This record gives sequence, structure tokens and C-alpha cells, in this order.
Amino acid sequence: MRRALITGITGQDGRYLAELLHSQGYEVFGLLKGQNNPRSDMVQAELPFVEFVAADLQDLSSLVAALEQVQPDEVYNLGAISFVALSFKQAELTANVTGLGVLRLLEAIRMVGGSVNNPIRFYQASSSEMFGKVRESPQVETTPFYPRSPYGCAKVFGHDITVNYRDSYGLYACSGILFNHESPRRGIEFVTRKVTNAVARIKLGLQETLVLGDMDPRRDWGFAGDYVKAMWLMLQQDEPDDYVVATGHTHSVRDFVNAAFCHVGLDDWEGFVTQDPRFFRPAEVDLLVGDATKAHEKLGWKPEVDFEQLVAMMVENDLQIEAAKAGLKVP
Ligand code: NDP
Ligand code: GDR
Repeated sequence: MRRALITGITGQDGRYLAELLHSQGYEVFGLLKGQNNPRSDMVQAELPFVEFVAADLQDLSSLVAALEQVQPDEVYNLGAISFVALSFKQAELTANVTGLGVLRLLEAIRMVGGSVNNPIRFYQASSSEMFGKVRESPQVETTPFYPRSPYGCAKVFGHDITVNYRDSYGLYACSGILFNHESPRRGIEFVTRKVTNAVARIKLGLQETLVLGDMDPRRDWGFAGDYVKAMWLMLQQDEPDDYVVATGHTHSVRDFVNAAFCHVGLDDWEGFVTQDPRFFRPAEVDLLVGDATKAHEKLGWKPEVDFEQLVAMMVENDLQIEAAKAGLKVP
């Protein structure tokens, strides 16, 4: 039985990836940080097959101990401070977890798996945020990076050190440059879930307004369940490599808001939405759209859920949750 260790098991992607690996017959271990992690019960209820291992990306010796205990065939590094807005407020923490955390995990893999013919395969969760202020569209694996946030800068370091460990020590290390991917499991702090949750509550009469920041930025939004398949496929190839994972379609935040309100029949939605400088960022990423041709050709990967299906899935989920909480029927 193959063994996989996932950092970020309590996050959106960690939970979809755990389900995928379990369905492929893996023994799945999830790295859990903190002495009383508030999300552990939720993960254990959703994914009872996951075995937790206590460690933190800020603590090298805990990572070494986790690897010694699990003896994994594959390590997926999804753990990070992943919220771009927070990274402006906690830049040093972001650099430490999202950037240096990658280096610590790679070092731990070298220490546990050996310097030569290391058998552990490694996946790094890189991000389209690394492209930042783009001068080339769509973005491909060779597009130069110009990060626009402490998060983006930390991800560039994580990406570069992954490539460097592959080049230097022959590690089987891959970096997936994933564009935004969403789902009903998306954290409420991210714009898509914030919107679908507010739209559900407004439709149910539980909320009056949705307060947002800049509605002009454009993102290439896909479905997280599709994207974790690409992560797994990357570690099943003969040679390690880096891949862009994206849908190739871009929409503005305003387009997303429009689609979500229209899904519940509130086509005339402008009156429900206000903007607040609190939600604007010191520097913005205006346009992201990826070209995943390499992933299509080499991994045989393609997304299955499109933009409209994604919005509908998320709004329907929030309608169910919010109606149940309030003791209402979904209209
Ligand atoms: P989430 O924010 O949902 O999850 C982040 C995870 O990181 C949580 O499980 C969190 O654990 C964990 N974590 C935070 N700090 C530490 C730490 N010090 N040590 C160990 N684990 C820690 O992110 P997603 O699931 O959306 O994303 C997964 C990865 O992919 C992230 O690295 C993200 O940056 C990257 N990415 C995401 C994209 C997206 O659109 N979703 C696109 C491109 C890249 P806890 O719950 O205990 O805080
Ligand atoms: P992003 O996702 O920064 O692209 O990073 P997020 O959903 O936070 O923002 C997308 C865009 O929406 C604009 N925006 C708002 N964003 C939030 N969160 N809240 C608001 O109220 C709001 N109003 C407008 C933002 O300014 C931005 O332009 C995500 C994360 O998952 C990263 O970890 C990942 O690497 C990238 O996607 C790819």
C-alpha cells in the first residue's frame, strides 16, 4: 500500500486530495499543526481514514520526525498561509511558513530519504500569484514571475527552491503552478465563497448587503476537485517537472458576483453590493489566465467543471447550509 503525507490537510485542497488518494488505495497521513487544532474534528468526521501526524512547517525537527514516522512514498506540500490579503499584514509569518516551510520540508526529505536515490516524491503547491503583474497572457510555465504580495514572493521562493533541490540533489520534486480553484470547501475569506455565501443569505432574507473590494481583477477560476487530480498525476510520471494547471478562461470578480446572483434569480443585484477600501490590497494582481497545454499533453489532465457549474455548485451548497442553520426551506 502506497503512503502519502499531506501538509495542509485541514484546508480545501488537502481534503479533496485525501479523498482522491484514498480512492486510489493510498494510506493517507495528514500533518496537523497546533495543540488543539480547531479543524481536526471536522476533518476526522469528513475523512475518517486520515491519520494525523503532529508537526508544523515552522519546525524542522517536527517535519523530520513526521517523515520518519510515516515513511511516505509521496509528500504533498499544501500547507501555507494562503490568504493574499493576510500576507500583507503578516508578511514575516507568510515568508516563514509559505516560503521557508518548503525549504524545511525539502531538507527533512533529504535527511530522512537520503542524499542519493531518495525514494520520496515531492509536490509543491505553487501559485499563479507568482506571475503577479503579468506582461504575457496567457501565462505558461516559462512566463517570468513578478509577485505582487508577500504571499506571491514567498511562493516564488518555494517554487525556486523546489526546482533547485531537483537540480542539485536529483529529488523527484514537482511544482504545480495552480490558478485559482474553488469549491464548497473554500474558506469564507476568499472572494468566491464570500460571494456565494452572501448571495445565499440575501436570497434567504438573512443578510442585506455584500461588501467587497476591487471588482475589476480577473481570475482563471476552476474546481478544486479537478485540480487535485493534476497534483497526483504530476507525481506518477517518469520524470519530475513543473506544470501550469488552469482552465484557460478568465472572469472578473464582477462576473462572478453577477453569475452568483443570477443563479438565484436576483438579476438586478447592484443594490445589494457595496465596496469598502478595507478590502482593497496595497498591490493588486489584475489579470490571470493560464495555458495548461503542457498538463493536457503530458499528464492527460483537463478540467471537467466549468465556470457556470462552479458558481452553481457553490451557491447551491451555501443555500443548503444557511437554510439549515436558520431552519428555513431552500426556495
Ligand atoms: P487553505 O488556506 O484552505 O489551507 C491551508 C492549509 O495550510 C491549512 O490546512 C492550514 O492548517 C495549513 N497551514 C497553515 N500554517 C501551517 C503551518 N505553520 N504548518 C503546517 N500547516 C500549516 O489553502 P488551499 O487548500 O486553498 O490551498 C492549498 C495550497 O495550494 C496552499 O499552499 C495555497 O497557497 C496553494 N494554492 C492554492 C490555490 C487555490 O486557488 N486554492 C491556487 C494556487 C496555490 P490550519 O487549518 O491548521 O491552519
Ligand atoms: P486570490 O484570491 O488573492 O486570487 O488568491 P481571493 O479570492 O482572496 O481574491 C481574488 C480577487 O478578488 C478581489 N476581491 C476580494 N477578495 C477577497 N478575498 N475579499 C473581498 O472582499 C474582495 N473583493 C475583491 C481580490 O482583491 C482579488 O483580486 C487565491 C488564494 O487561494 C491563493 O492562495 C492562491 O495562490 C491564488 O488564489 C491563486
